[in-house]
Amino acid sequence: MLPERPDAAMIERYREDGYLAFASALTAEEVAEASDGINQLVRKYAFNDALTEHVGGGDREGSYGKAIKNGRGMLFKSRTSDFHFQVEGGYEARADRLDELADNIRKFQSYDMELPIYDYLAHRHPKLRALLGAVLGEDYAAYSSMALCKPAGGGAEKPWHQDLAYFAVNRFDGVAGVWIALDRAIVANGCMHVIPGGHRRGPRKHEWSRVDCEITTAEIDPAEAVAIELPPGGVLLFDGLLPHETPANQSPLRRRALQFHYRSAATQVVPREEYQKKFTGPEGIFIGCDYSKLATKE
Ligand SMILES: O=C(O)CCC(=O)C(=O)O
Repeated sequence: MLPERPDAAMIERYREDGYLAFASALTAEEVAEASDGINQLVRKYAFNDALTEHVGGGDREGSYGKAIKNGRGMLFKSRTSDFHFQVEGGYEARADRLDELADNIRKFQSYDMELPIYDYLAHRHPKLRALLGAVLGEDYAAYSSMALCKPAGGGAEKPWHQDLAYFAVNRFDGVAGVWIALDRAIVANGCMHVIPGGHRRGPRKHEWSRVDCEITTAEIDPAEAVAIELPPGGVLLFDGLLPHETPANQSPLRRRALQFHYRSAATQVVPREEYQKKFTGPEGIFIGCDYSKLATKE
């Protein structure tokens, strides 16, 4: 159960393991409202030319999706905010099937201010605020909102990675993610897997595979992985350096989750060049996700 205030032992466990999981954190009402929000936003934005730009699937010239499986689905971009969402690769989005489309979303991004429930969960939920304040300091700030939803029977995997291999910040000891299950998340439908304590080894080498930007296989021992199964409303708090992955969803059970990231006051967003000089391996070379390499990958 997510407490009103985490105690010192909990925080020590977070520092040691790099994560804390709470099976019971959100109320059933919060889960229902947050889940319905996905359908609401899809109904509002998808194929609404006044509000939304539609960017085709991954077969378009020079696209991210052409090189990377996880970039393949059609993208819907709000014309008035940073909000955008992408359908699962291979799913054909249709204007006359919006509820079906909502069940086939792969990714929501920058959605925290699109509905009051997301604003509340991301920024004002008292227990989540207390938890984040305890691990990042009371003056922590929001960094991003991103959610991966895994449609039943084919939601793609998100391979092993550290979130800080993607995020351009000036230091790596003050970023945390909150991952909230909206559906029951189990191994069969692609729940989170983590390497306990794996954040303490610091940055690991990532490279672009055909699927996504991921930690090189030599740097991960799958035997160390732990599956974090959670009921709807369960929450995982995890360190920005914690290696984690979610397998593909081959099951008939949809698996949607919200995710918000935060940074401590001392952790500043910096230009990518500056960050790349810090997220380095022993040779001093950048080992995070290098988008310039993606452009040449065919
Ligand atoms: O929710 C998921 O499937 C994985 C989320 C994740 O690891 C990420 O977005 O970095």
